[in-house]
Amino acid sequence: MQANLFDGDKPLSEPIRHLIGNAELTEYPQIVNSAEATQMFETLIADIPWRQESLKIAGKLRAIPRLQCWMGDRTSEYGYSGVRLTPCPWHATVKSIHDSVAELSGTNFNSVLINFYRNGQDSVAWHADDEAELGDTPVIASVSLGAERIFELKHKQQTPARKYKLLLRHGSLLIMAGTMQQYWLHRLPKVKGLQEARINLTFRNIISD
Ligand SMILES: O=C(O)CCC(=O)C(=O)O
Ligand SMILES: [Mn+2]
Repeated sequence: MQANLFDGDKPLSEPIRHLIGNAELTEYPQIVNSAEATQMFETLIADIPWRQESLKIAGKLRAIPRLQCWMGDRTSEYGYSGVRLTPCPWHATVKSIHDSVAELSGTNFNSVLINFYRNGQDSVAWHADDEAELGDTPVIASVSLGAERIFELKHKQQTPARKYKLLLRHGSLLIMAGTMQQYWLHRLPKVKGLQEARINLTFRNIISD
């Protein structure tokens, strides 16, 4: 079993609270140093059983623009947009990241959706993580490794829609909580010409009854 990343020490950066209204959004720009983050990134690229999922859009099956792995406790089966994901067992590096973010966020997560953006053409479209099995006010802890990418938020109700942007850095943690998923959409837009890859791990707690 790998030790907790901090072993009781503080993370490398203090939290930044983004005051955007109707949501709790806390960023730790660096929870591990760059060399450790690079080591994790390389381990995960090599070890994770990446899958290409497809979605039915307008009657046609289309490959989603990123690779994924759903990982977690055996009870944490998860579904979105008609896709059912059965978790693969915890990988030691992912478990150690889990233990650190659980400590920082004061939340235990039973699963994690891991996304692999191979380059700037991979992305995730506007959505909220508002599936019923996450509960009304889920805490979602999002760890970024690899290429820095812009994360965009758009308010669901205000017109003109309020927008907010954040840079998700190598080795950073973003905690989304409170009513964030009820009031805001988020996306990771494509970036022209970007060749570098990025991994994102969103730790979640699936409530099963
Ligand atoms: O890659 C990211 O930063 C966001 C991923 C995301 O929103 C998701 O998997 O639900
Ligand atoms: Mn999301």
